[in-house]
Amino acid sequence: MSNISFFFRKLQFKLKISLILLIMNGIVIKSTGSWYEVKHENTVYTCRLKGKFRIKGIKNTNPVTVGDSVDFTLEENQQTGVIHHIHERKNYIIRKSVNLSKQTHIIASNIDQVFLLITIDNPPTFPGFIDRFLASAEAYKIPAILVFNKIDSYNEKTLQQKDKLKLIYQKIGYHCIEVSATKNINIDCIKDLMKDKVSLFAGHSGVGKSTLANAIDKTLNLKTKVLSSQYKQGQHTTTFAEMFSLPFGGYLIDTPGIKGFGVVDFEPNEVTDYFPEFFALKGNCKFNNCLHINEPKCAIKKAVEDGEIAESRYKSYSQIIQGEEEHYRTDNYDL
Ligand SMILES: Nc1nc2c(ncn2[C@@H]2O[C@H](COP(=O)(O)OP(=O)(O)OP(=O)(O)O)[C@@H](O)[C@H]2O)c(=O)[nH]1
Ligand SMILES: [Mg+2]
Ligand SMILES: [Zn+2]
Repeated sequence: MSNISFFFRKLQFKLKISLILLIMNGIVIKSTGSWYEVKHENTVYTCRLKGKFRIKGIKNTNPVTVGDSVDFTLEENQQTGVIHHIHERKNYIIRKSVNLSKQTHIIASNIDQVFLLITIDNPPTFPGFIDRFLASAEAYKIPAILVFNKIDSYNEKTLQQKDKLKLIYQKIGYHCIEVSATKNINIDCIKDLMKDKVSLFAGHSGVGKSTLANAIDKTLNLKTKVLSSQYKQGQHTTTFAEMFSLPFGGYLIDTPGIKGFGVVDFEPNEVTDYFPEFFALKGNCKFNNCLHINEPKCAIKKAVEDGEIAESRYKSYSQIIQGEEEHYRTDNYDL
């Protein structure tokens, strides 16, 4: 072999190696648990995890989640990749899995805001669920917006229930919006809020997350399904969280419906900070380490008695404090 051709073959080999090992950075836009779709510039690569991530003994059902910024290298075929590193998460929404209470599930990470979709009876959304979700968002200071969907379908009774619920959260300072995803009511208002931000849609199965996503971007064409007529429950139509880029700027993460929301890793003395209206009053309690359960001269209990703090909020708070292993599965108490 001449020196020149030897040189070129060597160069070719080196180039191939460096191409294979080129480390790229991308955002996880979909995760099925066994493979991940990672977007780098405008291309989406299907990636798997490098072996050691799996055996770290992490309690999470998903070590990598939608929204994660990851480093990956392409495999020889240049189509698929291997994830080597997850960059530190700015924030995330985590919950206890209902069926595997020792395991936790990260719904998504690195988000700018969450839209919690609520319906009154089709399916019902109960205060205990809303409060646990909001507290988990507060723990990372992720702004939460309450979206009361299906307002086209309410009767006199459900309208009243909706108003009562909405008033509780409006009073605390949460932004509440009434929409109809099917009748196109207030969709522009949601769009304005979503512009240039990463937004998560969450809520029970059947509340209309995917329908609302389709109303926001007509090209999405996400699968939606009617509620089961027998149980008035959603049918778990969306099975994996997925992030979509929006034509007007920003990203939307559609998620599968959640049954129960168990909070993860809250220290009892922190929980007050995750209930904004409690936090505002805690300085008035006699004891500065007051947990607002049995302590005398407690400003929070007084505010509940006076009707300043909603009883349903206090009930959710005390269940969290008292280590409510079971409560979040049956959090269907009335207002
Ligand atoms: N009347 C009415 N029905 C709606 C509205 N939004 C959604 N629906 C209906 O509610 C049903 C469930 O909607 P989906 O979008 O599949 O609900 P989802 O929250 O994505 O459910 P999962 O994917 O299972 O978590 C569908 O039959 C929708 O047509 C609304 O604003 N008004
Ligand atoms: Mg859906
Ligand atoms: Zn107190």
